[in-house]
Amino acid sequence: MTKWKAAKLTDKIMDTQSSQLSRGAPLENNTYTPGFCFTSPQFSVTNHRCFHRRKVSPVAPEMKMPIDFYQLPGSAPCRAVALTAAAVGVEMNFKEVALMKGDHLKPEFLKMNPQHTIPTIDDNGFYLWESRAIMGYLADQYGKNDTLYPKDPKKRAIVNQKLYFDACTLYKAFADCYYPIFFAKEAKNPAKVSSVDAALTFLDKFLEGQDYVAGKSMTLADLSIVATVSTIEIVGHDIKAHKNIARWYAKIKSEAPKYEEYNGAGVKVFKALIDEMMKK
Ligand SMILES: N[C@@H](CCC(=O)N[C@@H](CS)C(=O)NCC(=O)O)C(=O)O
Repeated sequence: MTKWKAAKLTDKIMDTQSSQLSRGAPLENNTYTPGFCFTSPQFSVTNHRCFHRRKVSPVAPEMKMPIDFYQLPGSAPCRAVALTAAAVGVEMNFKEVALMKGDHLKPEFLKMNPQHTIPTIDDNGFYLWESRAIMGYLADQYGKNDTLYPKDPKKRAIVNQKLYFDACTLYKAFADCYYPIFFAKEAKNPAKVSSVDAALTFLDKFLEGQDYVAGKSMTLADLSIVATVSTIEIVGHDIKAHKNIARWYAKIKSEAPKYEEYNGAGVKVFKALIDEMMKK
């Protein structure tokens, strides 16, 4: 048995807090010490869940593990998924994937996600990537109600519209403009800066007289777009001219559960990473 499998097995043991391990390999093969962060030599992900355990009965009715969430705190799409998990109230087992070391290109990861992107989740063998698809899944599968992702087709269409706007216009404009600067040392391209401003101007218009980007309450669209807007802001792009965005941004910061923990802190990690890249 690989150490990787051993870690998954140990997760299962710790979840059920039961000695009823009727499936899997015997415990003595397990090389993972519960309570310590685990890094497999084959696949160096860090297991952070040791510190907060789900309360389960000693004899669990089903052997269901929490969702494994492959991510990095600095990544905007990963932050959007983390915010969604917090808003939905679903426990996630955060596992860091060291992109710089190529963890995402290792066979164990490619088996789950051949596109080798984070965020990726493993919900008891159901593998899913693409942040906005994951967000929709978490809300549909684990949401206590449908406010984050309405079931009504028209309301849902508006949420989807703004999620696609984020993926295809706002975040895309940001990535097209700034990634070549950070990761390929290219000069700032004024036309690409204008595209970011144009996308922000659209967003500002959508928010005219509105508290949220899609409907009358906070939805997945707000969580996705706040991860993007905070990323655009942290790289020094001026967003202050957009008054509606500024008002909405302050509101989402105060209303989104665990905002600081999952997005505020994460966006600073992103900034530190790009500062480091720019020094090289
Ligand atoms: N559209 C995807 C973008 C995911 C993405 O590009 N993630 C980056 C990190 S922020 C990544 O995994 N890069 C590694 C790679 O593509 O090989 C989403 O929203 O999930």
